[in-house]
Amino acid sequence: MTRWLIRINNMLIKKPGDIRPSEITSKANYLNRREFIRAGGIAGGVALAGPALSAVVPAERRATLDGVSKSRFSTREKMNSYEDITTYNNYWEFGSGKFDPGRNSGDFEPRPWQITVDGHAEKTGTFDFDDFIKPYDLEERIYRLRCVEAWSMVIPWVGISLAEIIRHHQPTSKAKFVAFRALHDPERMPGQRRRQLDWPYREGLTMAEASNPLSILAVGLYGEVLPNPNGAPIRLVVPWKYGFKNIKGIVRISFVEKQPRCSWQMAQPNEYGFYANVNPEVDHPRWSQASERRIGAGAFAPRIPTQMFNGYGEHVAHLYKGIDLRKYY
Ligand SMILES: Nc1nc2c(c(=O)[nH]1)N[C@H]1C(S)=C(S)[C@@H](COP(=O)(O)O)O[C@H]1N2
Ligand SMILES: [Mo]
Repeated sequence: MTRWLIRINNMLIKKPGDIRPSEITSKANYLNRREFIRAGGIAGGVALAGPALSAVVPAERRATLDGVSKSRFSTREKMNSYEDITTYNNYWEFGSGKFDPGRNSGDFEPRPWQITVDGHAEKTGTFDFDDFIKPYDLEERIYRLRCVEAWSMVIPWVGISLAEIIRHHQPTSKAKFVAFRALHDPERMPGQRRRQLDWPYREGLTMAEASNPLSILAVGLYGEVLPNPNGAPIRLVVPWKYGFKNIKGIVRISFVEKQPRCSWQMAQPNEYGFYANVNPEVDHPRWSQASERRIGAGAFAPRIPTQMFNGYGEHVAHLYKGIDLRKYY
């Protein structure tokens, strides 16, 4: 039933052709309609429990996100604290130290924000963040994040299925990869005043990887708006790959034919590949990938054995059947 209502809702929002969604419905109308639908107006008096009909993410920091459903893909492991998750980060746009993003991103305003969708797809264009996310459901996905530097965390993301976003934009058969780019704005991102990476930060996935049910674009965590150090307002989360694939502050999504070049691969091609699947059997040239340190577990906590595909093999191993993961690292 929920699916069916989403369909209707999509139709209401996205009339075909010339009229922009923002012209059809003002924000206030839109919110009213959402409340109306939620209260069971369209469903003929049947109250709607569970998933929201559309994603709404306020600009205010730490604002609570409404209508977030739970995902069956969530791990039951102990979650890291909000403190750990927002103060120990990699986000080189705000500095290359682990505590830099938490310290240097406080003044960053992730609004106004626009996302450009281009390349081999039917529905391309530049969308305001609110319009971009509006057609989808918000889901909580508690995922392990395993960094290539051999630390890990368990994070309760709030996200949108990337497969649904892709379907919405109708890629053509020429689209073989999805390339992502982050914001390039040295005025607002102090780390970009140094040439440590070839800005903007960029990442990519194969179409099959991007369309896997585990892949999400996160817009929140701990039930709240995504904090700046974690990539506000929107970032990628692909839990079976090393942390660096999970690009933050996304402003461009491109459907491309050729494998895109990615930031870490460009910086150190012998250390970082395009695939970057978590793999305890293939070491990084400078350190072992066999185990990991769980952030927040304490200095004397035993290291955790790293799992193939970060423990998500049942959902993703089929994507790499017959592929030499030593070669395609
Ligand atoms: N734009 C951008 N995205 C980025 C990075 C970055 O430097 N810039 N660092 C990556 C790395 S190396 C990791 S481990 C994860 C960390 O995500 P978290 O801080 O939310 O745990 O973000 C990834 N996304
Ligand atoms: Mo990382």
